[in-house]
Amino acid sequence: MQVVTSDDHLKHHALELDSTTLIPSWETPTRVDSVRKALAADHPFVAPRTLDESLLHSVHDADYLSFMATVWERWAAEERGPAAMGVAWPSRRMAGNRRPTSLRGLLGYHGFAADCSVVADTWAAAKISAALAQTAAEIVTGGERAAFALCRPPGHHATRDQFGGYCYINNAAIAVEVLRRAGHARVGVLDIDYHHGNGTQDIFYERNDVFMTSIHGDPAFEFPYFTGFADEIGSGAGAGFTRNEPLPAGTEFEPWFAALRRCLDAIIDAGCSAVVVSTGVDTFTEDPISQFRLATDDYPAIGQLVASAGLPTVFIMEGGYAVDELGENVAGILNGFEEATR
Ligand code: OKP
Ligand code: ZN
Repeated sequence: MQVVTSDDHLKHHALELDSTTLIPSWETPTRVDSVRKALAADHPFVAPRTLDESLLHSVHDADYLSFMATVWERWAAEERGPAAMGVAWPSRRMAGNRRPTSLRGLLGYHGFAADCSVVADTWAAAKISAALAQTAAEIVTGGERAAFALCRPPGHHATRDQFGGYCYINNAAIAVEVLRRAGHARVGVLDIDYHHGNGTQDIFYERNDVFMTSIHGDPAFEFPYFTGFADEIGSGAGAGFTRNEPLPAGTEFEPWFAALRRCLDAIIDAGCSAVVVSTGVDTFTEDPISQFRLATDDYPAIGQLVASAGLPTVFIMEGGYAVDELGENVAGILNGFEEATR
């Protein structure tokens, strides 16, 4: 399977608030090395094509995009310090829909979590990451059965107008748009990252041309805490086109896999003609920030099941923080998929 990858992520390494200390983000540049190492022998690496900026505008609001393009310059001029981040976010019983003018206000308005900051090269890296997703989707619309975008930074937490959860541009949504523009009338999203894909859900919540599914740590205890409950099913035209599978801490492979079957069945039943897999492997038992118990040996079965749907498939890298095993776990999914399609 073609793996779309680039070195342009390297200079992006944000800081995150851990308890009361700013630490280097768990979302590290070394993650890409781990995945490349595990894929190099069996899969060709290809470079990204030029980003089609109109895709960014299909997925994100114009005021968000213009803010993100200039936030680091403004931060460096007005505040200095190693990373730009908010201190206050619109919250319950605040109207929250008026856009402030100051840099501090805008960082809160266009962000939702203190685990995520902007550094000098963040926006450049995020745009390349989006280009990786676009390219992988174009490889699939070009006739390949599947492709993998080794995206970094990840994307599934980024909403139409907010960064957070290590995400700035929603790469999975970019891939969906490429598939939609190429004529796929309805696209499924299978978000298997340990965390709820709140950004992807937000972007497609009122649409019936995208069927969004996510399996994740129950937001009652896990980040992003406020979305991903089973009763979030879409609204308006999109009612019934979102499916959430929140699961308890300590979930083992068997119940997790049963949830995966339900999500894939729902995508098939909805008549989707292509699928985007938000491929997080922070479901791994040794993941340092997550609480499911999948084993390295479990990942090939995931790829096999996804392949059994028979659909054109775009895999997008999301989370996974056990860096030493990250590559092997991703390779398990992709190799399982390929073995089942051979
Ligand atoms: C991004 B992706 C840990 C803080 C965790 C949230 C995790 C974001 C995960 N001390 N911050 O979905 O893997
Ligand atoms: Zn995650």
